[in-house]
Amino acid sequence: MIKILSADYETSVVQKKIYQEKVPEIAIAGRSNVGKSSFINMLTGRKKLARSSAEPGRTRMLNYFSVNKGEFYLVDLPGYGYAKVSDKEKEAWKEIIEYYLKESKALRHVILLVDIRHDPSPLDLSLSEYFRYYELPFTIVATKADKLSKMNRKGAVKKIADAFGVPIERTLICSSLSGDGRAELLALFSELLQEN
Ligand SMILES: Nc1nc2c(ncn2[C@@H]2O[C@H](COP(=O)(O)OP(=O)(O)OP(=O)(O)O)[C@@H](O)[C@H]2O)c(=O)[nH]1
Ligand SMILES: [Mg+2]
Repeated sequence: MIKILSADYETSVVQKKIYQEKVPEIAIAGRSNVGKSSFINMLTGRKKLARSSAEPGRTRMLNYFSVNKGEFYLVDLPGYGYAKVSDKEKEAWKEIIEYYLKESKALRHVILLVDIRHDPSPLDLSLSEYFRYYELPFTIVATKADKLSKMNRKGAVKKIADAFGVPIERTLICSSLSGDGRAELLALFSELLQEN
């Protein structure tokens, strides 16, 4: 089982440019405000790691975080679906993200975060279609689980898994607030990183 001993901000990518090819990358995708940065902070145990590089104006960037001094990178993708962003900006985001997903040689897996309380949005679903089209392995993670009682979580996740057409056994639950699901996520990461 992987242990996260350190995590450091590495770099931000703003253009259609591939940063590197050697170190395996796990990308975190999801709509704006779903909890991507909090997820990275929870996994790495560094409360302000991702937030510190997420100030306004950097939202179109891919932010790289190096885990265990280069064992792998977590890549915080810009959030989509934010209503206050112009169409031009949305298009620019889409191009940068799609370029990254399609061209990155080091990308091993995408974590697609969704809010456990909501049905996936059309943008969430179209992103999962994109992953399938380019044969990119991905895992759906339902976050903010602390917002639902334990009793209601299973049903909510079943609905989400069905909407994406993925098996419920492969859909994870987590809470960045409580740390629920962290062990399962680290187990998944261990598996992913061993596949190299
Ligand atoms: N209750 C609860 N709140 C959460 C959780 N994860 C994130 N949040 C809250 O949701 C809000 C958005 O979290 P962020 O981590 O900034 O979301 P993001 O996806 O990085 O947002 P963008 O960078 O704008 O795309 C913050 O107020 C967080 O505190 C969670 O698991 N439980
Ligand atoms: Mg963020």
